[in-house]
Amino acid sequence: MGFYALLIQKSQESCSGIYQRPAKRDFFYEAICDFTQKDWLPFFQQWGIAVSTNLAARMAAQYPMMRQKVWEYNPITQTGGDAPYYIPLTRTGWTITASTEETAQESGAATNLLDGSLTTYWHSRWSSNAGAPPHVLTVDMKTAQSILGVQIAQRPNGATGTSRPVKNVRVEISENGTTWTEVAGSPFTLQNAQGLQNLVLPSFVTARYFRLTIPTTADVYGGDNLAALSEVNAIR
Ligand SMILES: [Ca+2]
Repeated sequence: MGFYALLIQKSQESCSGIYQRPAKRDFFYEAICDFTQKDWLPFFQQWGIAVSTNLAARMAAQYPMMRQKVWEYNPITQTGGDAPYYIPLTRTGWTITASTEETAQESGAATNLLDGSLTTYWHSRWSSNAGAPPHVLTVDMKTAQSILGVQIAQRPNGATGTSRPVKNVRVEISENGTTWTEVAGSPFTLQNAQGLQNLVLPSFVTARYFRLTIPTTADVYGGDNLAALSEVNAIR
């Protein structure tokens, strides 16, 4: 039986009393997850179709995530949709600290890394006491999270450029903010390009904190002491 036939059958059997749109959306979400044995939350998020938090948590626990960008598939050319997709975490309540940040001569505070805007950025301190790397950014997610990596964006400059772009970054995780473990694959090399970049781990890890270290001057493009980034998040 194909998916649409199953959907119709199941809705007739168990869904005849449904009249509220949220319930219909949840029904469709759960049905496609059950049919494919995958969690289709990314698809619904990309289409702007809200589903209930409780159901999303249940599907996430029950099925592996639908990782392909199926919403990019073009049925006319029968191409696209193959790229992997990762969900950025919701950063509400998160805090971040930096070993260095410029707040005297520009708005380069590390908190700009958590605001969802690619145009606001963290900048290492330069107005006085400009230090050389290592530069360290420590994120507190407030509760233990199961994550599959880190998402970072360089500070953009103009239409396509970057400013003080970071080349290599060490990624460590911690349960208590004191004892740190470097993740598999670290250090990661970032692209010198605009937009969000995913640093993907080979498997999920659980941690409350993660920190990024730019170890040396050679780990900044151009061999600069100064560095900047515009966004930091974790992904799952
Ligand atoms: Ca930002």
